[in-house]
Amino acid sequence: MDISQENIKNILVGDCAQNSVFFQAVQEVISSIAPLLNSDKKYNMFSVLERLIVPDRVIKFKVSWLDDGNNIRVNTGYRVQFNNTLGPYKGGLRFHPSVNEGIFKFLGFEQIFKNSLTGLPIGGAKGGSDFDPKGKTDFEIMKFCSAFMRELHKYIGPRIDVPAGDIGVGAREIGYLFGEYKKITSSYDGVLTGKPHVFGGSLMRPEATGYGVVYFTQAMLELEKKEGLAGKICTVSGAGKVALHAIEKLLQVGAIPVTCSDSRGMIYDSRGVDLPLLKELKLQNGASLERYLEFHPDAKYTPVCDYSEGEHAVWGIQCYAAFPCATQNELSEADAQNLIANGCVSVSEGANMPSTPEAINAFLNHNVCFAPAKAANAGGVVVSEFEMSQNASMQRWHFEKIDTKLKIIMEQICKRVALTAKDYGVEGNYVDGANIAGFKRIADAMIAEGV
Ligand code: NDP
Ligand code: 2IT
Repeated sequence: MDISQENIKNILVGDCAQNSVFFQAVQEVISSIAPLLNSDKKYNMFSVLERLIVPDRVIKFKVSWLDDGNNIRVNTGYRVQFNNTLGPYKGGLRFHPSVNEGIFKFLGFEQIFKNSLTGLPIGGAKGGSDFDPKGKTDFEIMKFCSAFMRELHKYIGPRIDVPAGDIGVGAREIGYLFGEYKKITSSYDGVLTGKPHVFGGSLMRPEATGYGVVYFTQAMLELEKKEGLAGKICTVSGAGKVALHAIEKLLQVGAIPVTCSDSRGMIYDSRGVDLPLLKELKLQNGASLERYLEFHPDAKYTPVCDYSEGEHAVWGIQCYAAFPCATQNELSEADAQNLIANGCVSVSEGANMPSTPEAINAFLNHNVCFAPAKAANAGGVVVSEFEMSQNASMQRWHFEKIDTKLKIIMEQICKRVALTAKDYGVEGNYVDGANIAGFKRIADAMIAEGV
């Protein structure tokens, strides 16, 4: 590529091993936008890429809290405020023991492009903690959230940085975080999104990501002249907020979602999964998916220990459309080959970066319609922005209005991505289309804002 590639390499090499997922995300963008950088020299002249891959700031802090036995516990909190060129920093909080700075940098970097693609005035950020919500009492979750916000509140605000949920953080956690922010600041601000509806949360925020990924897939299949989802077998991984709401929308459009999974195993129910039961088991009780068999003995449960090496059992099931909705790098090249061999026509990423680079290449080389996360799962942050608008104007929108607006935006993102791919000579490649379209909007704004 260009001489600025050398600078980029140096910036990335300076970082440590835990940044591998961050490098993965950056490398994908760099290779997608090469034709744009080659054809329009202004981006190199203003060192846009070098500036874009370094977060504005990485905030790391101690969170001390008391468990129910009055033992002092210590966790680490993070907020990576990556880029606020297009609007206030915006992105979720993840509570999971596996997180580290590199994971938040990857998620924050992806969020800049996703938020850019929405066309809405929001920048990119991500944060969270290595706190493990599993096995904690409701009271412990509350105490942890209060302690986390006692530090985080210094760095956020409705026009500064507006966090939301992600893995391990839903309306309950956002409610506790909001309550603590209000106590500290005495300010009833829309400083978090995904709040419970009773005090300012938007209707449809819980459903938004899962519904959005299905809306995107419908639009993509139509553009690519493939059959729609009605009557088609679909496979979904994950059993959290995104996965279960993707399943809900798939059922509504007449598709047959036959799988879901969690960190312990997967369920395959060839007649279509029982969504009310899954919601009860996972969203309310955090139970093992194995308990599904107590109600549906004909279904099949496969524990993770029985998965083949390097493969995820969900992707071995024959399907028309696949929806990885759990976590990063959960779909390997071997999984991609299994899906392709079984005739899978489309793959839409509900999770952030669930497919490895090798898996993505396999999909693109075999003409599988592939919807990358930064485009396909933008529905969550879109409705988060709707929540910011509602809070700022002291309004409450009804469900149909939000659903209609969400669907329109997901279709617009899909069209923009497809058209951009065509314009740059890579028709049908939604990865390059999303990266180029997302980059262009931020890059032009960065140049207009000066160094
Ligand atoms: P939840 O915490 O609600 O659910 C996560 C699901 O993924 C659970 O079923 C969980 O299993 C499983 N999971 C998490 N980590 C792992 C792991 N390391 N290995 C295997 N399974 C795992 O999170 P969400 O549904 O909110 O988020 C899922 C994905 O979607 C993430 O990638 C997130 O970044 C992305 N996303 C979320 C948005 C949102 O609005 N919530 C918006 C856009 C993207 P278990 O219960 O056993 O832990
Ligand atoms: O990855 C994501 O887009 C989210 N976790 C949602 C971000 C948000 O601010 O709603």
